[in-house]
Amino acid sequence: MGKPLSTLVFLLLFINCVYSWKKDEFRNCNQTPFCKRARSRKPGSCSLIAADVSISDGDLVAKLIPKESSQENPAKPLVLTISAYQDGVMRLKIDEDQTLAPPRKKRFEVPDVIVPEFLNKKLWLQRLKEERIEGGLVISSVVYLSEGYEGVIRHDPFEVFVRESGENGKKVLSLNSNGLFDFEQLKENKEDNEDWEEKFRTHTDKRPYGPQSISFDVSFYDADFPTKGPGVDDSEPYRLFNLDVFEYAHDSPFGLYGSVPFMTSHGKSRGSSGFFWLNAAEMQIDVFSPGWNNEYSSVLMLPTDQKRVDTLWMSEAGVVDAFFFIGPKPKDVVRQYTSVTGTSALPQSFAIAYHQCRWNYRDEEDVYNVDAKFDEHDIPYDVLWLDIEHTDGKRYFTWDKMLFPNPEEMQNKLAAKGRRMVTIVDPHIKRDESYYIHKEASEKGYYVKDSSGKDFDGWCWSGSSSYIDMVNPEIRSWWAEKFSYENYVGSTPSLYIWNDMNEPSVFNGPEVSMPRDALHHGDVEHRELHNAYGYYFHMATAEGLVKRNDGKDRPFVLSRAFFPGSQRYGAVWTGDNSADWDHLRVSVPMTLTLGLTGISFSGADIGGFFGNPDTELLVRWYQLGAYYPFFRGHAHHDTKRREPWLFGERNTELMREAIHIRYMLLPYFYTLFREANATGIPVIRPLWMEFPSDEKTFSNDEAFMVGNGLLVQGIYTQRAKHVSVYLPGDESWYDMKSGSAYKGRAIHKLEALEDSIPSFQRAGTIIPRKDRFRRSSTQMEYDPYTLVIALNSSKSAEGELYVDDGKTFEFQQGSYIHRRFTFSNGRLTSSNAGPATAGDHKYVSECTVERIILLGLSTQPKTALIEPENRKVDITWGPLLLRGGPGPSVLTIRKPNVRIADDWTIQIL
Ligand code: NBV
Repeated sequence: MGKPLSTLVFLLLFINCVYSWKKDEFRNCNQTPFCKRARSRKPGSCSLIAADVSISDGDLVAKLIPKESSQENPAKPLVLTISAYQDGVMRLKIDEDQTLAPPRKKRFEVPDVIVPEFLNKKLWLQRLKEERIEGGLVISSVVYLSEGYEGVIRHDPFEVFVRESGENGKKVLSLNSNGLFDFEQLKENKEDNEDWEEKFRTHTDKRPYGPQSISFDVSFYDADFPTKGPGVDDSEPYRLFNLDVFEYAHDSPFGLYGSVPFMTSHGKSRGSSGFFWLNAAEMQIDVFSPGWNNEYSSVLMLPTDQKRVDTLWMSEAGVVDAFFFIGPKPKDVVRQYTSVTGTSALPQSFAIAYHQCRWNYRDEEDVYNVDAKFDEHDIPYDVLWLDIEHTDGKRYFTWDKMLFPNPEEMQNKLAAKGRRMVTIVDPHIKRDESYYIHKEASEKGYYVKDSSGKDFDGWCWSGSSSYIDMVNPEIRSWWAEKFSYENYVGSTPSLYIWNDMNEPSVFNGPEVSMPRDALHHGDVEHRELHNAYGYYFHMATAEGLVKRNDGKDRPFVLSRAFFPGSQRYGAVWTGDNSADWDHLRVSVPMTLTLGLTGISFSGADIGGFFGNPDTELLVRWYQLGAYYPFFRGHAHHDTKRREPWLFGERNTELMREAIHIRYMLLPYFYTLFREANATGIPVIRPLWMEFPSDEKTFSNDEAFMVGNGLLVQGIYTQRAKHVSVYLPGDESWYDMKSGSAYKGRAIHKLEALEDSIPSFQRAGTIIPRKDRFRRSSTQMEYDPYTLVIALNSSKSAEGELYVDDGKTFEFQQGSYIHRRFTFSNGRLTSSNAGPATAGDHKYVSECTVERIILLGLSTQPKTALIEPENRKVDITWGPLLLRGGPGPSVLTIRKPNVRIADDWTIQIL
């Protein structure tokens, strides 16, 4: 464990090179002209100053003009707007001045990401205070932002920052402190000798509007240095460009399937802050090492009394639409970010159970066999997936009639056991006149166009293909209709959807994607919205699933590509990983990072997509994956079959046990998914989110928290004999299987057990479980609960349970049960944590608590008294019921049989 004082967390995926990745197919920064230009600029080279600073319509507005503009070379000002929003969010917009001679084109601003509720939180700025610093040389205009914080614009040179209130208030975040801001305005015509075309390998990008990139520096204060993920090389910037990278490696800053241009910093002294740039064009981000700008310190006015991490943000197009989040706690930053882009949708309860996938389950017989084997081997699972081969020639929404002659019957048979199916629907549409989707899309003009205005034609699984232009709401609505039971022949209510290849992946396109000069609805160039393409596809598909049941049921759609806001439409996964230990290891920072960007519902392919995991790796992967928010086994078609019963009885037992742990914890996971839905706080969390002042947690991304109550440590090496676990905080931790107590704020070297990875319950928490063994989550609906109470040093604990119908949107009308459990002075109390009256929509449940386990009790009570019934129940002492070896005796209250919907107390006597 290192000793960083703070951590920057990068909200993109760690990826890149090694063996099979074909690096040459992709551009590096030097081969990307806007990136190269931005990187070659010198600190202090921005000559813009802020002029005409005033308040207008509740915003601070200003013009940015070059300090030296002459009559021959008149200034073409930029317009800057600063707005403040409730709960600590400042927004900064910078664009070309639309009131001047209308530019040839309006630069693209990404619609449909900011949630409408956010806009209602706008604070009406009224007063602007001017302030002179640096001996009166420098003027700043200051606005109130929120309790204790101000937004400031320094005029000359221009700089925007958030600081703690007061002239000498410490800075939190700033933009252009290093003077690297640059905004390439659209020009009417090419200048002499200017060549706007760009070539990469065999592709030419026409660039009819010329260079239009934007770059600027952002500084995070009281943050020391960033974590870069295992072995990440820093010669390249972090690249945010949605790409289908074949056999990606685990340790590089290169772009992958999804992009979220959001960065958060954390330091011990102040806490966390965040910065988000809403922009869907290619982006590259540099994180500078300390001292990178030393030689320019005389031209820059940087505070010397504060630690700082400087970063450089570069985008190919768009506008500046940036959000500053003041924190100061890590959870505040996520809350602030998700107040802008929305919180995670609440999944149906089946979707958070185990999914079994493979490219491909060949035919109906294969499906029935796999399904039956799960039962034969007593392994619970909820969803069986069908990959591209189930279709008729990769025409999505169709079935291969030979292999799947009776799809409805197949789905219904699985549904009778409480199981669902998922089919894949990709965005490339086969250009085949006899295919109804293609026929309609081409007739209606619904495809993305190439630069000459014809339907873009690219190569993908279905051969020559075109791509639906999902940016247009009318087209999304048309697409959504395709999921009606009538239109999607062979689909039933138990069928859900998987969107793959939506970066979009185009086999013969530049960097395996769509040319940047392709055209979308409203003449938007693909370069301007590339990173949002998959987001719109995901959105339209999710809308389709909502529509097919008249808005009643929650959708389930898994998407490979993502963008800010994807959390509102479903789950994502980390794509085509490989069956090796490094990929197992990196799956944790990848899913944690996604959670920090509000995308809570994510996971990695269990076992690794490419290659054959050896048995030990597969078992360890199940043991870890059981705690991913999205839990799915998946494999490439060239790999050997790897269903959990194929590796001998002992290994079947180990995988069964891992999956069973997840099923036991489903009530806890569901409660956490609801928390993510209500607040944005992710289901799994880096340790520093729960322990923000414990420095030892800052660089630890091998362990993670599930909610605030469980700490999980993966085992990432073969034949590990021991595993070291750092348990943070001052309280104790209880081994989830044995109940043994471990001290907090200490590293424990534990024996690496074959049958589980280390997991600990934090003292002071109560975790709800359902311990009965069933075949699917559906069959657990009416099962009774177990409550596990882990006492802290003051012999108290608290926890929550959230339950609803697990299926519909009724919970949005208050139809749910939300309980708070508190234990203190030997008494467990269950009280309502939901709305006082739920009215007509009240969700009813007869479920009871069948067992209460108390960890950390030093006395030996004899009985328990339930109030208000005034009923006594038995208590017993003995080892924990979970298989897994000896442990201390713990107290179990047997069969209290209190209803979870009721208020009650249980006093131990
Ligand atoms: O549809 C086939 C696969 C799929 O199984 C995988 O999960 C996706 O990430 N798909 C990619 C296309 C082929 C990858 C080699």
